[in-house]
Amino acid sequence: MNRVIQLGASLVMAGVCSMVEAAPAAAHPAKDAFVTVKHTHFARKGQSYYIAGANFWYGGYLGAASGVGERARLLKELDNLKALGINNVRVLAVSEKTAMSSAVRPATTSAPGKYDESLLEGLDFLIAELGKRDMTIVLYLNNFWQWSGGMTQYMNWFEGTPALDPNVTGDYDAFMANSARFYRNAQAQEEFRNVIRAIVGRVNSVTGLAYRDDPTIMSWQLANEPRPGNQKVDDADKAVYVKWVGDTARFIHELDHNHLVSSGSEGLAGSAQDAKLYLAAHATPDIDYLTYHLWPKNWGWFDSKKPAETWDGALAKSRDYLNAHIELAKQLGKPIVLEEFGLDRDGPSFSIKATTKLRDRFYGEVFDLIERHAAAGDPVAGWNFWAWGGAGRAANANYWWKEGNDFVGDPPQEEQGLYSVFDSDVPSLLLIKAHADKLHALQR
Ligand code: IFL
Repeated sequence: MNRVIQLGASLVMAGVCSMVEAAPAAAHPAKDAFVTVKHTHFARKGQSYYIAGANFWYGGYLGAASGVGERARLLKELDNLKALGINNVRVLAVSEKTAMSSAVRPATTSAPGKYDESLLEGLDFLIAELGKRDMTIVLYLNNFWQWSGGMTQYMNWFEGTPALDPNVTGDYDAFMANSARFYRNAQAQEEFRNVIRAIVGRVNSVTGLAYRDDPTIMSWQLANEPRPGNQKVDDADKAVYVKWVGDTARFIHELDHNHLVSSGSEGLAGSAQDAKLYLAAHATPDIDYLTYHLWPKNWGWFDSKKPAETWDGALAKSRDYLNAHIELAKQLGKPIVLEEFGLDRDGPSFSIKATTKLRDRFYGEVFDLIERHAAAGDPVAGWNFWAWGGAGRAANANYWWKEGNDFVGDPPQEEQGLYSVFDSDVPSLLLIKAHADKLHALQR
């Protein structure tokens, strides 16, 4: 990686990626090529398997042959991620067309049962290219939040409730309550299962392999950050949510005997701060491992306008949050993946020119803590930072995405540059590479 220091900005990564050799995807995958759970750890190809991962929600979009697709960029992003030691990406599988203004366009599903084949072929292409690089993917099949349509859009289809964008109304509580009605709506559930059937059973147009038989896929994930509702949920709402997690996970396992299934939960922050609820939702044998997310700024622990005053408290709370979840994983005897964490750029600023000193410090603390637990044999299985912005760049002075602009790690519900790691963020790249290597070194 010394070459990374010598060279500048994006060229850096181009220099590194020339070292990456792509291998052809296996025609008949061996059984041990699938990621499995052995006691409280992942295993793959006869070894333990740690996730040094990135969130890359738009990977399938870049893979499309036309329209929003940018295959040359996608190949470069994957080469760069591979060169950083990233072995796993967490990606949006499907999106629902919606009137909500802060959602991505186009959507893979324009109406119930109507799929955009060219976008799904983009996902095929992404999976084929990941396979060549021996990387794995976690695919989420729905979204609690508005930026891909998600559960709120299902409610619009089947209950006719207006799809109100909380970025416009400012009412996130009402939005969450409406999103969570999805779990109770029989037609929405039927349609969601149709989507799951279509994706899990899909035959990849590039490799010819059915998704259910493809070891590049590590896990099916029920949704991005599913919650039982807002903070005011009652016991009945919680019970509905727990049942939905269990029933949906079982449904996927019945369709697919090869892959892991996970919830996509943030952990306690997405479980009304109720550890019993989180444990109940993840105790089912159909959920193979636990997930948790860490968002110190979003949760009001860190004020990036007052970093000196709020850093210590935010760090203490972050450590407590991580440790508490590792204890919960021990209780359930399952691996746990920190599949989202992030902090904004110094300033705070969305500009790619702003430094990322605080973010890097935060990432470093998170990586260190996970490595310590991993080295001690605790059930931690790794991390996915949020999120890879790569070569994407914000086009607009206010940093909001508009149709036709580059995709970056920040989805359209947030300013582009908020949490993205760009290919010019050299200190962040070096840090990620160093810690990915440390995690891989634990593989036995
Ligand atoms: O963009 C957000 C995304 O919806 C998510 N978690 C937090 C991210 C940053 O706010 O899943």
